[in-house]
Formats: sequence, structure tokens, C-alpha cells
Amino acid sequence: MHEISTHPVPEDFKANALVNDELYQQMYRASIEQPEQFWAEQANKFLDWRKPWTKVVEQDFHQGQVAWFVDGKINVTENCIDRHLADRANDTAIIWEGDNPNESQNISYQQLHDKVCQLANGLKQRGVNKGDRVCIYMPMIPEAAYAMLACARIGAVHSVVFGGFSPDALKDRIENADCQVVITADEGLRGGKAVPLKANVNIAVAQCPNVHTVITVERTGADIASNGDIDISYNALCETQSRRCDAEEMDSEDPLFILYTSGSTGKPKGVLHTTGGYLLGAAISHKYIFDYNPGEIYWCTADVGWITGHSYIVYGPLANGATTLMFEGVPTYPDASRCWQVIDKHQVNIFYTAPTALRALMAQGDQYLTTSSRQSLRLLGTVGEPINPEAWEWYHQEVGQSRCPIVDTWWQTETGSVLITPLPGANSLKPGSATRPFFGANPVLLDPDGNELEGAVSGNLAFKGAWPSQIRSVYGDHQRCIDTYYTTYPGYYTTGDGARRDEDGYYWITGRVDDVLNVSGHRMGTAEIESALVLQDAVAEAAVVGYPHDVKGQGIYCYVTLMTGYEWSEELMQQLRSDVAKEIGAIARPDIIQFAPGLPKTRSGKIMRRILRKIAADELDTLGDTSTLADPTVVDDLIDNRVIPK
Ligand code: 6R9
Repeated sequence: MHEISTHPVPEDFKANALVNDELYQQMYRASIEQPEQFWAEQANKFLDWRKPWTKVVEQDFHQGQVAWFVDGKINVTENCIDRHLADRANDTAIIWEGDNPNESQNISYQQLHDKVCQLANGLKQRGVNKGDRVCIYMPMIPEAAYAMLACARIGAVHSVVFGGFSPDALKDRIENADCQVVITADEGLRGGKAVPLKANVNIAVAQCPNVHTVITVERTGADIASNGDIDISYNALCETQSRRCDAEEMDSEDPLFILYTSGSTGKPKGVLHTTGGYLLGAAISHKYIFDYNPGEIYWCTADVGWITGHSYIVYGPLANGATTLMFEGVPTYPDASRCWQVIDKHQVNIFYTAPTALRALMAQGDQYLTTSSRQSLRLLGTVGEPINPEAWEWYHQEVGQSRCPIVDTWWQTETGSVLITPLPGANSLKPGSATRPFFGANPVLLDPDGNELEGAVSGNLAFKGAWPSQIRSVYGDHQRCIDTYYTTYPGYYTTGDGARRDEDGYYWITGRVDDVLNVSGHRMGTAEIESALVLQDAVAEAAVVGYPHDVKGQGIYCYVTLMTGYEWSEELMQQLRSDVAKEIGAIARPDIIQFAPGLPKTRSGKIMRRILRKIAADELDTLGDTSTLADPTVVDDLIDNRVIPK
């Protein structure tokens, strides 16, 4: 392993930072030793409440029960919009940058208010009430943010489904949450190509009889098929509505949104987040981790279909009255200089992206950096997967010209906001380390028996004690929430990640300890991909593992056993790859499919994935014991016919 350099906080950054090392220590200690007092103070500092809470927190990890700011009343949009109007109605809330570099738009807080209220009134007119679920299947256009906020305005619960998901995946999610309204666009635009969103919605809702309304934004103006009565255009619905809509008074624990994420078993689960605690977590972390000062331009490149888009494009920044940039396109269109061009164009100060994007851009060569100055940049961030030190150094030296600290933020859909991260004015940086716990986060490393490990050591990453933006339930299946997060190590929240703590108390995430892949920062269960494969007529059995991939972090490697009567061919393999993409979405398209006459199984019939992982990674010398297999000879065939990634 090559030597990892430590980067101290630059002196001029430290001088102006919101939190320096001393303050971090002091606030962190307070947050762990007196959590109720700490969080009560922060909840008053960061948010406006309609009515105060009677109790700061109630928690029972054995039952997966967590409640924050009990009996407190609040509305998220009053915090994200209305309260900023008095002083800064004309300040920019959202900068929208189109896929086409000549298209952009600034939306002020006043305009945001008006748009959100009009849609909120439109939703009401279509019969949406407090507590109803609304599915949002949108490209990265301002209306996606309006839709989320319009739901929050009236107390409806949104479920954003990433626009890259297939009609089937969309249908499953609409059904699971029993959404009766879907908000979409005719088409999305990414890298100059159209994405057929409304056509996908048509296919999905044909199987969802409870959907009574589909609201469609005209993004490209494409000629799209209508669904008859249930269809209404966004403009037709909104333009005649009043620009005022009283915000619904919500209980702190009323649901705000559902967001589906993959686990190691079964179908994706709907992670449920509630109102007061979630918003506080998003706001405080956005403020301190990005060292955000009023007037600064902040850009997170995530899609609103993921938790990062929820917490760090929409809710956190807007709660803080920030200017948040929303980008419709991709980092490589028209070419690999796009992000840097956008940074210059909008004078972006804070830039937050995924390691996979950085690796892809780095691979294209440094010439794409020469057409921009990036002088406005002050702070950089990463999220979604571990960043390898090479990519970190490139980001730091080339993109940030060695001037900007990098915050490597660890968190999950379930944690709602960042839990392990550097604070840029407080911590020296070690490339590849997510660094230290954020306020209120109490990480522990556990051995397989659930004992807490001390000192510099590796183990299973878990958390002790509740934090405000924590998952409240799995929608419609609370038992699954208990089983997934609170059962492996009773009394703790289990992350499913492994981590190492070094002698300075820095955390290094080593990856998932379960059957979950992280492909280009997207979380995917191997079980989902296996189900998509065995749905195909030709496939008898499938086993899916990850392998190290230079750009994506992990690639998808599938072993497939065929039904009798089918023959392995290049065409069949390509067909299966596209079948999976069609079934789940392009992000799940397998990189490699190997034909396997047999899979390595234990005598009880369990597939030994450990062996499959080693073969996929071409680590044959550490294959381990294969003698317990029912038929050890299958391994030889898999080795002889393994596909070595290019
Ligand atoms: C925010 C988000 C969560 C999983 C998580 C972990 C991986 C996220 C990371 C990281 C190393 C980081 N992960 N951030 N691994 N360093 N800074 O990505 O949520 O899509 O739910 O994925 O992503 O494995 O458990 P989500």
C-alpha cells in the first residue's frame, strides 16, 4: 500500500471556518454527553417551530422505535422557503443548469414559494390529502424540487423514484407505497439523449389501478401517448392556481418521505423519514460540513432520486437559505470539461460529487481542466463510496488546485444525513478516510459476537444511541426495519458496512459486509439482479457478486446456469445483460456474465459467494477451503472459464 499523506487544514481556511478543532471537540462532546440539551439547542437554532416539543427524544432500539421533538409542530416548507422571504425573497434559491450548456435559470426564493404553492393547490384540487403518498418520477428539473416541496407543504408523503429505473421497478414502488398520484415529465434529457419517462409511467400505471392522477411536466414537448382521464399537464393544473397555500401544521414525527433502497434480501425497502428530526439533520450537517456561508453557491451533483439529492440538493440547503445548483445533465456532456465549465459559469464555491464521477473524469485526462479557472471553488466533497487515494489526490491537486479541503462524507439512505465526515476547518485530512463522527453520531466497531472493539481495529460499523434524521421504519413493514437494522447486534443500529479505526480515531470504510453492491455509488442488492436473471426463460440459476472496477468502484459479475435445451452464446449473454437492464434499470446492467454448468454450493445447498467473489476478482491464491462443497469440482470449471475484466 502506498504511503498516505496527511493534509492539515489550510491556515486561511481555518481562520474563517465555522468550526475549528477546539469547537468541534467541544460540540461533539456535548452532543454525546448531553444529547437532549445539545439537540434542543440546535433544533431552536436551525429551525422555526410552530409549537415546541414536550420531549426531545424517545428511543427503543430493540423495537426500532425512535421519535424526536415529540409533540413539536412544524412545516418543512415554512423552514425551507417562507422564513427566508422577509429578507431575501429575491435571492436565488435554485440555479438550474440544463443538459444543454446554453440553458440555465435562476429561481428566487419568492418564485420558489409561488411555484410550490401553486402545485400544492393543484395537488389538493386532485384530492391529495395529508398523509397520502405521491410518486415523483422526474428528471433533474426545478419541478422535481417543487413537487417534493409541494407535498411537504400539504403534508403528503413523497416517494421519489430515480428516473433511470424501469417501468417494472417503478410499478413495484408505486404499489408498495400505494401512491395514487404520479408526477413526471414527458421526457428527461441527459447527455443529449431523451429518457422516455412518461412512456415508462404509462406502462407502470397500467398495472396500478389505484393511480387516479398523472401530472406531466412538458420538458421536451415530445409527442407522447396519453393515458386518458388520469392524465393532466403540469401547466394546465398549476397556472390558474393561487400563489398562496397555507402550510399544513405537521407533527414532528409525521412522515415526510419514503425512499426505496436496496438491501441484501428481497425487494427494495421503503425507508421512511419523518419531519422535524430529518430536517434538522439535513440542515445542521449541510451548514457545518460544507462550512456554508450566506450567499455562497453550492453544487451537489447527485440526482434527486437518491437520498443525497433529498438531503443535500433540496432540504438541507434550502433550510439554510442557501443557493443550491441543480444540474440536469451528465459530467461528460458535451465533454469531460462540463463540471468545470459550470463551476466557472455560476461561480460555484462548494462542489459535492461521487468518486465514480471523479475517476471517470480523471481517466479522460487533465486537458479538460485547462478550459476553466475554478478560482471560485473553496471546498470539495465526496459521497457514496470509498474514494481511492489516487482519485482523492487528483481531486485535491488538479480540480481544487491544492487550495480546497475535501470532505469525504459517509452516510446512508437510512441515516438521513452525514454521520462520519471531516469538518473542513477542524480536521486534518487523510485521503480515503471518512475521518470523524459528526455531532450526535456515536460509531462503534463490533466483532461478530457484538462486542465493542477498542482502539485501532477493524469491525462491523454500528451506531449507539439515536440521531435526529434516523430511519423511522420500513414503509408498511416495521418488522423488516427491526430485522434489518436492530437485530444483528441488539441495542445498536447496524450499518451493513465494515470499517477500520486508526490510531488517530479516524474511520476508514472498507465496504459492505453483506450482499449489497456499490456500483458507481448506486446501491444494489445481488438478490435483485439474481431475480431479474432467473426471470428469463433461459436461466435456471444465477449468482451475482461484485468485483473491483477502476471507474465504477465495483462491477457486476454474474454466474449463470442455463435451463436444459439452451446453449451458451455471445448473443444469449448480451440478451441477458439487456434483460436485466430492462427489468431494473440501466444502472444494474451486468458487466460480465459467465456461463456456469454448476455453482459452488455447500451440502445444505447454500451458494458459497466467497468463492465466487474470489474467482471474479481473479484472486485464486486466496480461494480458501473448498472441501466443504457438495461438489468441489465445479470450482475448477469456473476458474478455467473465468472472464478476466479488461
Ligand atoms: C449517501 C449514500 C450507502 C452506502 C454505505 C456505504 C457507501 C456512502 C461513503 C460510503 C465509503 C463514503 N458509502 N458514503 N462508503 N465512504 N464516504 O450513498 O446512501 O445510497 O444508501 O448508500 O454507500 O457502503 O452503506 P446509500
